[in-house]
Amino acid sequence: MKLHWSPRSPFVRKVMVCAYETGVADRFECVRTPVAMDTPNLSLLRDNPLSKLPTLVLDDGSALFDSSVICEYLDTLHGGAPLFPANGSERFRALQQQAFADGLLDIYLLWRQERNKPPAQQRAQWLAAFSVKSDRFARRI
Ligand SMILES: N[C@@H](CCC(=O)N[C@@H](CS)C(=O)NCC(=O)O)C(=O)O
Repeated sequence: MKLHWSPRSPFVRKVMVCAYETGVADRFECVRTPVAMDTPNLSLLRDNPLSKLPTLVLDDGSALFDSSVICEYLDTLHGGAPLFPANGSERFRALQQQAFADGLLDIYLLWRQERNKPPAQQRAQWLAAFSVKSDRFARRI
């Protein structure tokens, strides 16, 4: 299997944490794949029409995205305690935790995008809102 990968992507890092926690990191090759929102990556587009990382290409040539799907898939490849229990309240607790993490990563990506703009173009209200949400999140963990 092949993982479209970048060290800069927090969603890729989330997948790598799952891969190491479940002991399956050696089952796929990480392929450095640059992405940018304004420049779709043509080779990645063949596997993922959204041109997003992470994307996992399986041995049969089919591809899985996004990170939550990949994490659940990796969790099926080992015989240890599952990161995502099959059902019941434990499953929904795990999915909720993942949604929390994904939401925070979304906020941080948008936050970075906003802060990379020239100061005069940055939307102060957006930056303040990101800060409120991030603080609230930190108090929950
Ligand atoms: N919900 C997606 C988010 C993935 C995502 O936003 N990836 C970023 C890199 S961290 C990306 O590929 N951006 C390029 C683009 O949007 O064109 C997931 O969980 O995999």
